[in-house]
Order: sequence, then structure tokens, then C-alpha cells
Amino acid sequence: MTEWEGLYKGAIERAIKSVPKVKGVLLGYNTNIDAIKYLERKDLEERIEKAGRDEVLKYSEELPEKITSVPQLLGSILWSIRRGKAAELFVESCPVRFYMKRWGWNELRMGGQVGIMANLLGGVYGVPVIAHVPQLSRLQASLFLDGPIYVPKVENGKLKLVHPKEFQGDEESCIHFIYEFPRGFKVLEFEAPRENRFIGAADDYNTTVFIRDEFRENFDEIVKKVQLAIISGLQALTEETYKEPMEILRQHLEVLNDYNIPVHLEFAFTPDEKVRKEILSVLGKFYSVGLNEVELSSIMEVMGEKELAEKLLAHDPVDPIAVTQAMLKLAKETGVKRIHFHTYGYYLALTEYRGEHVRDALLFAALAAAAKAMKGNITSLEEIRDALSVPINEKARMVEEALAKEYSMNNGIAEVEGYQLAFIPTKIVEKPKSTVGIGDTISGSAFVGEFSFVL
Ligand code: 8BR
Ligand code: 8BR
Ligand code: GLC
Repeated sequence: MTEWEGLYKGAIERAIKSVPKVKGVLLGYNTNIDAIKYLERKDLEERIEKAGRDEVLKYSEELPEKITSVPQLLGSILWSIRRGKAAELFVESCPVRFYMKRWGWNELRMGGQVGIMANLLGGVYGVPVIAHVPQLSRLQASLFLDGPIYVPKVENGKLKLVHPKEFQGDEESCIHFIYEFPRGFKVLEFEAPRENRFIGAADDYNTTVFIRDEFRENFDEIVKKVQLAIISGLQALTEETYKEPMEILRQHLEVLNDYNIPVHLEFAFTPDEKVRKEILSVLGKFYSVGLNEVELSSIMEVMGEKELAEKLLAHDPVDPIAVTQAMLKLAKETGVKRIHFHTYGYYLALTEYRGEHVRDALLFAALAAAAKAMKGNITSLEEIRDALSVPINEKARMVEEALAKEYSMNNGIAEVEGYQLAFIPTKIVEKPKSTVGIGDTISGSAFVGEFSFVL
């Protein structure tokens, strides 16, 4: 059996030395404000009665495409609670936006993959980042941590990089209302099987992947200042909205590839099949992609691999052999060089290249995730050491045994059909503070960590 605790210790020490050496990461495109509301049973039940219980229940059976009424909002929240599943929908109606605003929140936090990774990489790890923020309101700016975090600003035709707090844009606030519930949360006759959240996005910019002129017109110059790029936020696109942003993305990828900048795609759950197919068609221009089991399954579906898609959702913990088969298909079909898969309990990375640094970066990411689950927010790279005390997930032993048997995996590394497969069991925090943003912490840390280990 592998001595995981020793490997974990080695990985965090390695990361503390290496990660701050990274000179610049470009982050596009989604940044928003997360207004987090912890749901209360009585309050929610009263609202459901007032809005019309039957109407609300209808939407808890099947999610609407977007939210245009209060019963749809409450029904969608119920949809998530009943299943213990996350979901996110665009809130189109102004009266519903006003309703959510009046309902209120318990906490305001940085949101969006870009915002969360900007604060983590720039504010905590000290790695300079250039972030795309579609709208910089005062509130949005105030949520950025101090540190080397920059947004492009154009003054008298010249590009400047400034901290978001110095941008002084008096723009709109893009607010995502996050309705969180704990495991066992009861409402009407329902009980949540696990903790999770429903997100109502009162946001006209991130939801259509609006890309600012400062970025479009100076992209070449911006790219010269970075060594890596991470792209996210394509998940909210629909058949009606995807064309223009996907075209800009293709142009951006061309520039990034010209400068040999490795680009990672953070693939969040993308409900629209057409958009998923579009993303699949540009995946080969990315160096790396990060996803979970639901996302990998949804990609297998559009690739015509129905059986594999179902297998990925059939077991807990997720069958690692099915995951590896799916990753191989994805790598061969698209040419993407690195696939980072994360699920509750373990991570895998399939890479075209070899080395223990790939596995060590996964270990660093798992510690960062556990630290985030423990504390809600990490405040320094050194603080991640505290997560060493969190126990390794026991169920992952079975996963490791299956991989050892199938692929002769040793110390978390195997050779599979010409690729390297790296595996790690993760540390799971018993009672996490909140689950929003853990996925971003995992993917950002692993990608940047891996790159830093070979600098
Ligand atoms: P977890 O709850 O395990 O994190 O899973 C998140 C899942 O919620 C997604 O992968 C997807 O299955 C589901 N989901 C999300 Br997010 N948005 C959804 C939507 N608009 N419609 C249906 N399912 C959604
Ligand atoms: P997604 O939302 O993208 O699925 O990312 C969530 C990831 O966070 C999971 O894959 C899991 O690895 C990790 N995670 C969760 Br959820 N709860 C955790 C916990 N309590 N401790 C550590 N990691 C956790
Ligand atoms: C999505 C949501 C955003 C949230 C983020 C967390 O981007 O729109 O509100 O902060 O996911 O990963």
C-alpha cells in the first residue's frame, strides 16, 4: 500500500516553495458576487404557500429553463433540496430579482470561477493574475483581496494594469443568489439527502459571457505578461447566445497557442447540449481540462457513449475504470494533453506526459480543498499545511486497489495506452463550512501547482 501521508507532506512543502515562482496567470471570463442565503424551513414554507404550493411543486419535479416567476424560483430551490443536487439558472425577470434582493442574504462573497481563482492565486498564493471582470461595481471591487490581482484599464489609448479596487468603475453588480441547505434540511414533506445549493443568477453579463473591450482589443499585450491561462464561464451559454463568445474564445485560444501558453478549461456543468458539443470541438486547443463525474458523463453523452455515460453515475465511489475509459476517449478524440478528474473521495489525471509532479500537484490541490472546506477561506499557502491532519477518505482504498489490479498502478502512477494515469485519495472534511468554490480551488491549485513544479 502506498504511504500517502508521506507523499502529502512532501507535496505541500514542494508547493510552498514552487507556487510563488509562477509569474502570471490569465483568468477569463466569469466574475460575480455570490449572495449566500442559508435557507430556513418556516420562512421557505411560508413563501411557498404564498406563491401557490401546487404551482411551486410543479417546478420541483422538473426545472424550468430559466426563471421568470416567483413560483419557478421557489420550485427550483425545492428541486435542489429534494435531490441534494446543485443547480444554477438565469433569473430573467426584474420583479423576481427584486424579490430575491428583498429576501436578503447572510453573507456576500467573491463568486465566479475567475473571481474565486483570482483571490486564491493572487490574494493567497501571491501569484500575479490578470482577471476578466465583466462588470466592476464598487461592491464587486471590494470583494477582491489585496495582492497582485490586476484588471486591464485603458487610459488615453494606453493599456494599464490596475488592482480592481483602483479601477473605479461604477458599473453594475452581477449578483448570484445562492440558496444553501445542509444535509437533512426539511421542507414540506421533503428532506435533503446531502448539503448543496441552488443558484439564481441575476446577471446579464456572465450568463452570456460578455467580454470587455479592454480584453478584446489588447489581448495580445495581456498575453505577453502571463505564463498560464485558465478559462471558465462557458457553462451558462445557450443555443441562442453561444455564437459570439465562442468566436472570441477561438481567437483568444489562437493567440494563447501562438505564445505557447498552456490553457486550462474549467468545465462546469453545461446544460445545453449544443454548447457542450461546441466546447468539445475547441477542446483540442486547450492544454488541460478539469471536470467532475457529472460533467464527464454529460460529455460522454454528446460523444455518443451512452453506456459509459451511465456507468459514470452508477456507483459511489465512482468506478475509476469507467472514468479512465472515458478520459482516454476524450483525450484521443480531442488531443487535449491533460485531463484532471475530481470526485468526492479521489482525483485522477490522465496526461500525455509523465512524471510524479502530476500526482504531487493533485495532492497539493486536495490539501487546498480540505483547507477550504475546513475554514471557508484559506488565508495563506502555509496555512494549507493544517489540512494534513484531515484523514484520508477510506473508500478511496477500494479505488486504489481496482486501479492497481487493472493497470498495475504503483504509488499512484500507471501507464495506460500510452498515457500516464495519476491517482490520489483525497482528504474529506466531515462538516464543511460551505461547498461553493471547492471545485475551483482544486482545479486552480492542481494546474498552477503542476506547472510550478517544473519551473
Ligand atoms: P453536485 O450536486 O454533485 O455538485 O452536482 C452538480 C450537478 O447539478 C451538476 O453536475 C448537474 O447534474 C446538476 N445541475 C446543475 Br449545477 N445545473 C443544472 C441545471 N440547470 N439543470 C439540471 N441539472 C443541473
Ligand atoms: P464540484 O462542485 O466541481 O463537483 O467540486 C466539488 C469537489 O469538492 C468534489 O469533487 C470533492 O472532491 C470536493 N469536496 C466536497 Br463537494 N466536499 C468536500 C469536503 N467536505 N472536503 C474535501 N473536499 C470536498
Ligand atoms: C458558478 C456560479 C458562481 C459560483 C461559482 C462557484 O460560476 O455562477 O456564482 O461562485 O460557480 O464555483
